[in-house]
Amino acid sequence: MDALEDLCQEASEAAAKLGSAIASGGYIRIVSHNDVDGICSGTIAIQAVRRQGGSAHLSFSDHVYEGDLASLLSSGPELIVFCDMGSDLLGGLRKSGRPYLVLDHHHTGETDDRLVNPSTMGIDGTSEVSASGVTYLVARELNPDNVELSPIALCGAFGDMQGLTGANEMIASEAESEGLVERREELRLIGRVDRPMEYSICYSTLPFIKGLSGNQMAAAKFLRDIGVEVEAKTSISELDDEMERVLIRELAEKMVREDASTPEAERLFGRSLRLLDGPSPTIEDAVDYVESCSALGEYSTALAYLVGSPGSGDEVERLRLRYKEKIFEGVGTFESAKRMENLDYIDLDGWDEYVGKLCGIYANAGFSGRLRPVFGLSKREDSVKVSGRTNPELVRKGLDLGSALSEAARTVGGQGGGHSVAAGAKVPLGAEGDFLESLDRVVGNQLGGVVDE
Ligand SMILES: [Mn+2]
Repeated sequence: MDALEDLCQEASEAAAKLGSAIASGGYIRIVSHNDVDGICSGTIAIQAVRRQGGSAHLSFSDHVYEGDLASLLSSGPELIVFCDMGSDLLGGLRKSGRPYLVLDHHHTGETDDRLVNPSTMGIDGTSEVSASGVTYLVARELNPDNVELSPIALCGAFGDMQGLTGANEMIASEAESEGLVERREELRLIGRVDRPMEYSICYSTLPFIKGLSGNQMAAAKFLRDIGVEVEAKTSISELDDEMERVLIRELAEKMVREDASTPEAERLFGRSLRLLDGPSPTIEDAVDYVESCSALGEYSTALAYLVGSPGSGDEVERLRLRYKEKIFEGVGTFESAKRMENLDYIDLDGWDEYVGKLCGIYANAGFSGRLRPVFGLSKREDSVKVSGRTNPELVRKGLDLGSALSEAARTVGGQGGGHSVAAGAKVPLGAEGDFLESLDRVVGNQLGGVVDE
């Protein structure tokens, strides 16, 4: 509990700095990451500034380098605020001599009195609090009315695959006592309250249900076969408890039969939140809509949706369907995946920002036969970008994609690294063949012969 109090204390000091910058009348420049957590953080930050009568400019970015700081600061903001990024920019920010705040949760060894980062006080920023949570704690210190932004903070946490522990649990309790959310344990598919069951199954990409996701006829047949007799428009929430249990069990069994990883199948059911006053009925819907906007670069639509602007619901639905079609089209490329002794790889030229997502589906939904990592390759001007994904089960058997990609990339003059389940590399154009040979050997060594046929 002490670490959490420290975090709230630092949030309160950051709020004081933000408050005086707003009071001085200048504008606040907010720069946030462009994923779900980043979009939620940026939304909380700009709403908090506006509520205090301040003016702010918000933009989203995949990454900000130290060299970008000069142009971000050139218009002379009263304060620059980084959300869900920036812990690696502190040196440059200090050098700039300009006032800044960094609200982040990525692990860092840095300390700075203008940084709020749970990892500096021993809190696990990967599982217990997101950047949206950190930004929310600052907003709430700035003005207690900002408690109404708590569902957006939880949306960011769920977007980063976090659960309701630590600071997230505290934020959920606040949201609950304000009547903004309600805890549930239920089938966590999108559209469970306001869409037909077929839609929920067909458009689910988290989890991705192999054989059903992206195939409306198969989804309809599946429902008939398992005896969940329904009107065409029945939603999951209209089923009685017994029927919902049948649906959960049958979907889980289907995923296991298709070789989905255990964590992927476990996403079907569990602790969730209903949004009682939110733009959508469930937190899964909110995360999915913001994710769709994020993938398509439609950040202002995501922001409008999160703050409940009229008409934004239809717009995000349109973007969701566009995003899902793109994912299903990408899954179609899996047929051309190539198999080496210890790994699979897919040629994903032109799929740029979808490569990691598609490889994640491949590795977890059962396309890899469960016991093989997958690597997506996409050509750039003079290099090949590589994304690797595997499931946690293979990590337990010794696989570490970060070190495997780093080692294999080095043998051809490239570089790579990352986490054990998700990592990337960049190798010189033309060296892909040698790189894959080397990677296949490294992966084989790490797994020590447990790879299946
Ligand atoms: Mn984040």
